[in-house]
Amino acid sequence: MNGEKISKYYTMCGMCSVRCPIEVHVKNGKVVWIQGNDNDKTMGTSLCAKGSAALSLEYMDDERPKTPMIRDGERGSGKWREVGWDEAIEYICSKLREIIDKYGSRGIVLTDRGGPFNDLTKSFLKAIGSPNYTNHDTLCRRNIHHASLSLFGFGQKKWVFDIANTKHIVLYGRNMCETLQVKEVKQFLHALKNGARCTYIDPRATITASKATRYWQIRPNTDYALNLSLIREIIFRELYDKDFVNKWVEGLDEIKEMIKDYTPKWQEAITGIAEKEVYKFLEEIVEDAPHVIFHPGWMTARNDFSFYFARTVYMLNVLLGAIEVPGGLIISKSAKDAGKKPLNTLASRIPSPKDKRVDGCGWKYKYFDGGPGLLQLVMKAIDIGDPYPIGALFAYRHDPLSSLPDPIEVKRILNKLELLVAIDIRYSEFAWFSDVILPESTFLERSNLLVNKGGLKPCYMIRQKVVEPRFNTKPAWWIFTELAKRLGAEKYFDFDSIEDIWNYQLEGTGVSVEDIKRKGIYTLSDKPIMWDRENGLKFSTPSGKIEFVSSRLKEAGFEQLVPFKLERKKEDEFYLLFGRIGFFTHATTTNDPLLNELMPENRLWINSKKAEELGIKDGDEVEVSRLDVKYKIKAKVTDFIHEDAVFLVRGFGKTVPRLTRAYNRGVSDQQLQRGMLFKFDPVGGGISLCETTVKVKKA
Ligand SMILES: Nc1nc2c(c(=O)[nH]1)N[C@H]1C(S)=C(S)[C@@H](COP(=O)(O)OP(=O)(O)OC[C@H]3O[C@@H](n4cnc5c(=O)[nH]c(N)nc54)[C@H](O)[C@@H]3O)O[C@H]1N2
Ligand SMILES: Nc1nc2c(c(=O)[nH]1)N[C@H]1C(S)=C(S)[C@@H](COP(=O)(O)OP(=O)(O)OC[C@H]3O[C@@H](n4cnc5c(=O)[nH]c(N)nc54)[C@H](O)[C@@H]3O)O[C@H]1N2
Ligand code: SF4
Ligand SMILES: [Mo]
Repeated sequence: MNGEKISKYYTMCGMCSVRCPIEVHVKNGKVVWIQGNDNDKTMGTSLCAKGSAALSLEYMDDERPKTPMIRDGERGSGKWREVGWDEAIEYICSKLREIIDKYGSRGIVLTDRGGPFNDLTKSFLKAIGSPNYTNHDTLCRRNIHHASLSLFGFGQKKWVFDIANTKHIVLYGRNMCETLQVKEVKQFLHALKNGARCTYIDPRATITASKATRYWQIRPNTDYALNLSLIREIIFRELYDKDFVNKWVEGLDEIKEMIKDYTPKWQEAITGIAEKEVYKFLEEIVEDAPHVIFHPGWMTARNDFSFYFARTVYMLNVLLGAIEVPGGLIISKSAKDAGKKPLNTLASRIPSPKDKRVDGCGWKYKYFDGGPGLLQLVMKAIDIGDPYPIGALFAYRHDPLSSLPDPIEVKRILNKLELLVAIDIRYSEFAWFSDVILPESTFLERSNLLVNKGGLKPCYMIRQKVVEPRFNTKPAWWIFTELAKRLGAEKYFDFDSIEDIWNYQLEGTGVSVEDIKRKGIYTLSDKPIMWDRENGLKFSTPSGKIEFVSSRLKEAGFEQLVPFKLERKKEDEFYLLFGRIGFFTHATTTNDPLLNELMPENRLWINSKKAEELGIKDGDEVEVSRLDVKYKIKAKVTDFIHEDAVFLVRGFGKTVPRLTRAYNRGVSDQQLQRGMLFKFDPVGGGISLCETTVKVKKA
């Protein structure tokens, strides 16, 4: 036996955006073991299948960019020149200088995957003078974020769901057991074991449905009608928490008037959920209140009125008093709330760019949070050159061609740009189409900025490099620092190492990098911080209350709630549902050498009765089409999906030939979302992916 020492490091998983705390064992410069970080006391202490595949990403997956690459043929032709870092960075900078000369700094856009490290990317743009930072969130939770802002004055990230202690959790397509976060699914199973109830609502019976105590196979895109009727019953039958509501809610009477006609009978005709089931549910939920959670989810954040739906979800929590109570929704506390100093940000020492955002968010569209704006409105501006032209787009840890709908349309617009730069660890669809690929080191091979994490016990967290990069790759902090320096912004990026950045972030906190490395998590409060529900809650609305009637909406000229209305699909169409599975991360891991074996291609789920009508049997090849696009795929015939819908696991139909395991296998939901790029919720801003309809026939 060789007796080489094993070194242990605490860091964060990077196989999906959950960033679970992990412990990594390294021997002879190689990672030999990864497990959850036991110092995390929130049940986040293990790895999921995607997390375990970090080892195959690290040591088995050679179908990744291994050095910077500059395009050497038409966009998307797959002809590349492999270059060194100096040449790649200089190439980008010389193009950027031309673009800045022509359009000013504002002609540069950067879009990323959001998250706790984005102080780096935002600061880079700010330092070079562009206001045009944007991210993926218009495809994720933007509607919910705006709904939370309208009610509470703060966004959705401020809410912690105390799932472990809940008595009843209501999930609208929040497929917690497959589309998972380790901590969350463990808390969910713990609660169920302790007798909690779960009402799961989804046109598709998922694994989460199989764990639930009640499953409603709702008609797609109708959850809002169900909620209107729940609110009606709770208000009219005075089932709400009067003490809490009288103390904290503004505008109950107006809402009462708006919803008076929405009876459980009324919703039955829309959702297909029987009136008597709704009454039974109400009995239970009132018994379980206030330890209940109506989870705003994600999938229901993606139709034309998701904003109003999300408002009703939050309203239900408020009506049942499930705010700042164990088993309910708790306001996330910051370092400041713990009496500690938050980490210094890079952005705070850079002056704001003088130009306005190209997407109009925060000024032309005042009600859309200017923060990351809306990616589709950035695309619109690029397309029409209004309010001003854009010349370059960076996509960092984000694939606009696998996240925005309709890649044909997105490529048409991207082709108007002079420079496309992808900073990725893989050949994403966007990377393959871009002009320069800068390969980032994997999360095990790099350090990131330190993270301020809010919660009941706010903390600082670290992601640190544990092994040397296998290929000629660099960490993002280095890439953006180098770009900033060469573009004349060295004043704001005067760092030579990640340690310099960390020390700057920690200045004045009294905490050292070593303090954080010791456990990977540096907790800023011994006890969970809970505010007094009687007098101590802090909402950031103008009234300081929970605004059922929102001043923000009033100002913008929007309704507080709208009547339920759905552009119904045609008789021969299906809503195209899509979703994830426990072992894939979005569209990114289907080419992983190990994970690919678990599902080499996807199938189209279709309801048994509908399939019979169309003469389709399980395993038959079918043609699925929309407008001018059509694809062939095998059918999965099942009762587990609503008659009005078909379903695809996402991440298939890859067009990059170098991904030999995933290339051309199965069908991509994106490609079927033809014509959907500019269809979005007018009040919430999120793209209405879930309203995509398709036709299906036997091939
Ligand atoms: N049709 C359809 N569209 C969707 C969705 C859907 O379900 N269906 N889901 C929507 C949602 S909720 C989201 S959040 C978005 C997600 O879509 P994106 O925002 O694009 O995010 P990801 O797919 O997680 O990853 C994007 C890229 O980051 C790369 N990457 C992974 N790790 C690293 C790293 O460490 N460094 C760098 N530099 N790159 C890395 C991956 O290889 C991938 O190419 O898609 C949205 N769009
Ligand atoms: N394994 C894994 N886990 C992940 C991710 C991942 O890529 N892989 N991504 C993370 C990210 S970024 C996100 S945003 C979340 C997403 O988390 P979820 O939203 O929970 O996950 P999805 O799989 O996208 O979709 C869930 C379900 O919504 C249902 N649905 C579709 N339309 C409707 C409707 O009208 N009403 C209702 N009630 N349900 C509907 C679909 O049938 C599907 O089963 O997951 C996170 N966790
Ligand atoms: S959920 Fe899985 S893949 Fe995502 S960070 Fe946690 S362990 Fe990693
Ligand atoms: Mo997401």
